[in-house]
Amino acid sequence: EGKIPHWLDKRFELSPDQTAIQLKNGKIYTFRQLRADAIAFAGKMKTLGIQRGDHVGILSRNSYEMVVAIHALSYVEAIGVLLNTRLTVREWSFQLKDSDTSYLLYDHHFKKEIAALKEHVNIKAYSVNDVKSVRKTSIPLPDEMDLGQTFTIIYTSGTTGFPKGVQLTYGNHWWSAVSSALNLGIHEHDRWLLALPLFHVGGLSILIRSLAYGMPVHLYEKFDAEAINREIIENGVSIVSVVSVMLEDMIRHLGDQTYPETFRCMLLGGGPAPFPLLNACKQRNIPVVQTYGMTETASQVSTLNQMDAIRKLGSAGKPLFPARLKIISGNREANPNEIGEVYVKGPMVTRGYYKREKANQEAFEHGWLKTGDLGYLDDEGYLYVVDRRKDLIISGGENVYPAEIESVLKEIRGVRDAGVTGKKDNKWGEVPAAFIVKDPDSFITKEEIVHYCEQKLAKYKVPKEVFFVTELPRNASKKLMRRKLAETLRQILT
Ligand code: S0N
Ligand code: AMP
Ligand code: MG
Ligand code: MG
Ligand code: MG
Repeated sequence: EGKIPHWLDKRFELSPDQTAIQLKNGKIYTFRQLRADAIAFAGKMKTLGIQRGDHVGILSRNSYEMVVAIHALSYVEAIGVLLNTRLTVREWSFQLKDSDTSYLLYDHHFKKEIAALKEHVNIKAYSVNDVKSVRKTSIPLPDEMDLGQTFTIIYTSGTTGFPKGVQLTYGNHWWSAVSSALNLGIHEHDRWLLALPLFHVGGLSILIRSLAYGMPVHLYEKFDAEAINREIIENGVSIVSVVSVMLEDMIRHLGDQTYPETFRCMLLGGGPAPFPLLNACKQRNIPVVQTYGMTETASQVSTLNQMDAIRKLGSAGKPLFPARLKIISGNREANPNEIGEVYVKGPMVTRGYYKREKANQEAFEHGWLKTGDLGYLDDEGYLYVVDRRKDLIISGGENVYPAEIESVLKEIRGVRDAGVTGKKDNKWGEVPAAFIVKDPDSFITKEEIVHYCEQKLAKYKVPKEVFFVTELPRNASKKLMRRKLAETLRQILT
């Protein structure tokens, strides 16, 4: 798989005084500064005992310090386990144990949660500020990056209810950045706004593109529609990555203003793109570009070309240059316009889930990743994604798997059986709804059920509706038929 010069060293060599990161308050960090900070941070990590190959958790809101910590990992050659900040202590514990993570770096905001976390996992946890005040050990800088080596592990939920750690190598991230450029191009004055969380690959991938292209990133700690519109209108931001709920919010705040010519790409991904939203963009001349990708592909794997943006509205385009995509229906490749499962292959695709032999065997076939998503290619080879992978609910760009919620619901005293399905939601796209069969003698209330879930699950996974029923639709082998559940929900709601 080869080696390349260390990517931040190389970028420093090529354009040391170019802006790497610009914060909302206007503060600027050049690549020179970023590299120096990352190397210093790496030396401090070394003092704390972090070594090559160690798994290091990062639990942080977006910040310059988080960017520094991520790049520092590459100097120590440690592997970053990026944690979703919206999760609960229980969910983080699972991921940290599952990934054999021994160190955790966190932003001080999570101090209280870390104290609770330490009761569940044996981990050495340091706030980023703690690390700053540590003396640094000088470390030998790796002069090359081994593209075959793992850089990050990012968890993604699974149909079984247990999240799986997606291993992404330097090569996966590198090829992802190159592939994106071969489609969207690199413009001299590009500035990419990053308001997606850095713990998902949609946000993280922007950092790697920044290194590869020598491109400034406008880093946001938190999504802020008004401020982001201003960045586009006044501060020369040319590309923004968004999920649909963000874009809807931005359009609402835009009112009758328009984006300037300098703005060339609203990269929309992370879930289905609602047609009314795409049409609203078309009417307002917003250069929306739909992309299809996932954690397992280190972000985009198929993206609409800007030239086809209007003609192929609704499509996620063609697979990026080094990627391949095919649609499998039954045991054969589908005909044009025939729906089947989307398979992808390419150098940005993960080599597998961490320590999940069985899941890996099921997910890969002759080097192709079976995404579980349903879609078709039209006569010209453009991808249309028509349905999500099995049972997946996407709420505001966050994945929610029914099985994970069901297993928590079934822990509750008084709950005999539980089934979860997605309910359409005006704001979030879809939210989880639960069906509960109580024990015959139980007086448990919906409020108690929701309260229990709130202790164990991220807020976006907590059922927004709870219905008590006498039984759940199960087939002869006792398997829950979630499709039937979804039908029942539709009947209740109409
Ligand atoms: C949409 C976001 C920004 C909403 O968060 P916001 O407004 O900051 O909320 P808070 O103020 O924190 O909370 C307010 C209340 O809202 C609840 N809440 C927050 N988020 C959600 C949610 N998603 N679903 C349901 N509820 C939510 C809070 O709990 C709180 O509730 P109360 O008031 O009751 O306490 C935020 O959700 C967000 O950032 N979403 C996006 C996450 C994301 O990054 N998804 C993409 C993941 N996929 C990938 O990374 C692969 C695809 C990809 O790479 C990509 C994606 C997009 C664009 C490009 C690419 C690419 O390929 O390059
Ligand atoms: P994640 O791994 O959390 O990023 O989730 C990726 C999943 O989001 C994919 O497997 C799809 O189910 C869904 N998804 C991503 N992009 C699109 C798209 N353009 N259209 C429909 N679904 C999408
Ligand atoms: Mg996923
Ligand atoms: Mg908000
Ligand atoms: Mg998630």
